[in-house]
Amino acid sequence: MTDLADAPDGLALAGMSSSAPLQVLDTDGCLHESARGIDFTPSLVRRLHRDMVLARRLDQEAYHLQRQGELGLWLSCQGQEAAQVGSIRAMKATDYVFPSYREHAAALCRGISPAELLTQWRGTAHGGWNPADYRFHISSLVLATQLLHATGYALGVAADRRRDPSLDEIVLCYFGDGSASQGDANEAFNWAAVTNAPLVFFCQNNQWAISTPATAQSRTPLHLRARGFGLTTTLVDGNDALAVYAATLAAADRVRAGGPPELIEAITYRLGGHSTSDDPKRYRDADEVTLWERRDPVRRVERLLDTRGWANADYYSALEGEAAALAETTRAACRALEAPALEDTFRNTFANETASLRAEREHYSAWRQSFA
Ligand SMILES: Cc1ncc(C[n+]2csc(CCOP(=O)(O)OP(=O)(O)O)c2C)c(N)n1
Ligand SMILES: [Mg+2]
Repeated sequence: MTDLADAPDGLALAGMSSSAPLQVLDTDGCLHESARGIDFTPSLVRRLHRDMVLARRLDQEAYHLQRQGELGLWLSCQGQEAAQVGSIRAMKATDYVFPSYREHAAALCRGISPAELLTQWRGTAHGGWNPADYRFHISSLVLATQLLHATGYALGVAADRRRDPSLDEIVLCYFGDGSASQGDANEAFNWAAVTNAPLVFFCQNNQWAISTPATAQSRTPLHLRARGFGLTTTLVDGNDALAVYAATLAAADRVRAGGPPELIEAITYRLGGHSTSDDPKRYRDADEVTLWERRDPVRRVERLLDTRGWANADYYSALEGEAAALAETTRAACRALEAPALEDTFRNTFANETASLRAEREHYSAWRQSFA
């Protein structure tokens, strides 16, 4: 492992004093063998790479679908694939995950389909999937609410584990650098720490909260601030899928064994705009983007695969075929999502439609029929 600050184009938390983030794969794609005792086998590295490539293709496709008017909005995760794939792949399938709204790569790894992923952004439902099916919650667009939800959920998990010690489920909660300024986030850190909730908080510090730079959010880097609440924290190079995997595995192991809740701050970069409604050229320099494009998490792993001979032309062309098929599925699935009937709003307000809601629905239907 190297200090990231030693890397040729050294990454630092601008304006903040902090230790160097954990790095296993340097920006040249050179693997440091002492990688926390983890055997990064060719198949493990290829798996992380494949996840990132597929996520990027889905993300690009969704972006284009928004531009074609098929989606109302899209929030790209381009540039953040290593942070998401490395962390989700270090968790067990039985662990429960609370995303923010940009965790498409993590969602894909959990088996959520393109149709389910795009539903909310096409506006055909409030959430695209049943969280219980994937142990992956629906998106939280109100910043930082999911940290409190995750803490409360983790306390329920702890109660289940006390009743049944064979359970080893823990909770993972994603959030952004800007969200860390919310009161809810800070309440959640404190609440999780005092109750020893079995929880890993995972901050993707992508440097920006829409147009506000992370440096304007806090005097103290989050991984240092969170220690004050009693969380065990790790700073990791979020564009290094292997380091994120190692850091998350280690944090999850400690939490699973009964240790205090953990916080991982992954330094990464939002390569695109905040959303398809945003023009980032208005508030950040092209040079900054170019710098981070050089740190592309997908290319970094490819350099390792290529220098070690762990991936050949057949591997890349098969993966390209898979990505093209995913893109095609994504386009077709998106266009097939139909808008719900407004009557469903009355039907779905409660598990069982009340008499007054039924009367309102019938009144609305009759009114609509009057135009036929
Ligand atoms: C409570 C609340 N305040 C403000 C907003 C508007 N808003 C949406 S995203 C965003 C920036 C969030 O930045 P960050 O947490 O860093 O996540 P990122 O978008 O970078 O992934 C803001 C201010 C909101 N959705 N919820
Ligand atoms: Mg951010």
